Amino acid sequence: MSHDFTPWPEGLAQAYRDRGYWSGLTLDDLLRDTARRRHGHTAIVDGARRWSYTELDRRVDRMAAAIHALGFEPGDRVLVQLPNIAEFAQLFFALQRCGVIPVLALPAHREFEIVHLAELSGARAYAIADRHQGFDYRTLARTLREKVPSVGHVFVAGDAEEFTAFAALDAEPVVLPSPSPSSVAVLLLSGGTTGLPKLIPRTHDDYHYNARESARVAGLDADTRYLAVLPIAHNFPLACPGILGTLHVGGTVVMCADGSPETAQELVERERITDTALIPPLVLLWLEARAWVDANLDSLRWLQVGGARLNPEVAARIRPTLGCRLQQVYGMAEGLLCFTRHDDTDDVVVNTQGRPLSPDDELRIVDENDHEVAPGGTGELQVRGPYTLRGYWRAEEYNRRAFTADGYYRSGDVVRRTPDGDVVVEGRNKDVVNRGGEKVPVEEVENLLLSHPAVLDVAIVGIPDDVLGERTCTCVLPRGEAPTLPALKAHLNTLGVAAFKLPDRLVVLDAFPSTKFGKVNRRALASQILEGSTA
Ligand code: OOB
Repeated sequence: MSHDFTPWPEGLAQAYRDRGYWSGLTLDDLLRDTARRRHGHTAIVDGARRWSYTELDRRVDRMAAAIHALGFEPGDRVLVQLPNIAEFAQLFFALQRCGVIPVLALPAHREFEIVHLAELSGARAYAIADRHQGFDYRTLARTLREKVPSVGHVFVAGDAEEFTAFAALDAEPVVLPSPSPSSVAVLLLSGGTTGLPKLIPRTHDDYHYNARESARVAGLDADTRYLAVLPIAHNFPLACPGILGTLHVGGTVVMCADGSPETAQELVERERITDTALIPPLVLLWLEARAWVDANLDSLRWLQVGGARLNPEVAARIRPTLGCRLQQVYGMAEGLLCFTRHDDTDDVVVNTQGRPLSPDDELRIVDENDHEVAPGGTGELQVRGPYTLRGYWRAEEYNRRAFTADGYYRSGDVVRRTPDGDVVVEGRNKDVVNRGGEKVPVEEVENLLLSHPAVLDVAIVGIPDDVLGERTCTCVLPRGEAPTLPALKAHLNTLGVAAFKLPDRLVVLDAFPSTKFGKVNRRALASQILEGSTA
């Protein structure tokens, strides 16, 4: 179904092939190629489990055969909601091997998001862990099966109860046809759109390049030992360079299933970790944890930080406190990645978000009329290139607003470039609150809050926060007696919303400031709250 996603124009696609960005390899080839070269070397470590490349490849073969035998066909979708465990990699590559498209949900998602993602993607199966961090995903699976009948199977890592255990997805390997490299390999979740969550189609060609080239710019090699701390359903730890980049170069991926700095730093010592990636609030926790966690971090060479603005003072503390070097990463699941380079000066590394990954990333900084600003000026970033999407999955109408006529993606980020071409992220003009890397889609949560009986109207704005960078403040015009913050949180919980989207703060008002078009003026509202006039 080619109209599910928007392909690149043929001329550009050919240029990307000619220049070697699109190699014609699939994500399954990525694993197979390394497995041939690095067979006995450890690919994945998860607690006491250590899988060599041969072992991983064999497990993938057997799982792919079992999924194929269940009747899954190339192009089918499977909704995957797994924590950072070895089975994530096994299933991910098994799906690639049968041409089935994983739809990557975050472990924090709940009924509201999961039902929507299953419906939007038309998923035929849902893959979960039995329990993780106190939550029983099998309960969610039962609800999903009731609400979305297309979900015919539930695969469970661990105790499957009435569902299919991962251990039972085991069959004699069969030869399966390879998908076309220009077809969709994975559907990532967007953090930054208006309305309901959107899915980002990433092709084999573009995502293979994304992982391969990120691994090169991050300096990964066969001695790399990468610690997966951030949830690996995120683009950053999955492929920038993350797990796919590490497996491409034949290194070792170590899974960290809980994000606490104690667990992670102890793993750095025990597994001699060389590289990892964090979001800014975790960097703060890692720095503070040095006071009480007595782990030897000598093996750590590079710390990648991205997802939200990294405060330059915090950036400057990384090397003295953790003993490793910093690489800033500014990226988006939609595609574009910028990295500071290993030979950049400290000034560039601390104060900028780096340069685009590809020579063919086309960046344009524009004013509110879509006119390019003068060099060095600040404006909204528009981008197109060999690994930036041309359209969201099944979102024809939305795509008309999210992309320009000539195929640039409107990022919603406000940036400028230094004379050397490094990008500095200055702000944002899209309706998202960036809670330290976790994106809260404002309109989606507002629409849910409108169904609360005591809410006449609602607007969510971001307010500055020392740890997270931003927190959500929910501003409400009450209907009758004003609602309380716990009541609004309880309401969202009943609707089954991920916990990171719950409001941090509530402000009750009589009216919202409005723009000249009669819409809520969020900027004015945020400054009103900051000035305390409505606290
Ligand atoms: C990453 O991806 P997403 O899709 O969760 O979020 C993208 C948005 C960007 O549009 C920008 O607003 C913000 O997150 N962002 C940053 C940033 N990195 C991302 N803002 C300031 N400084 C940074 N370094 O967050 C993501 C994907 C791949 C690699 C790294 C991050």
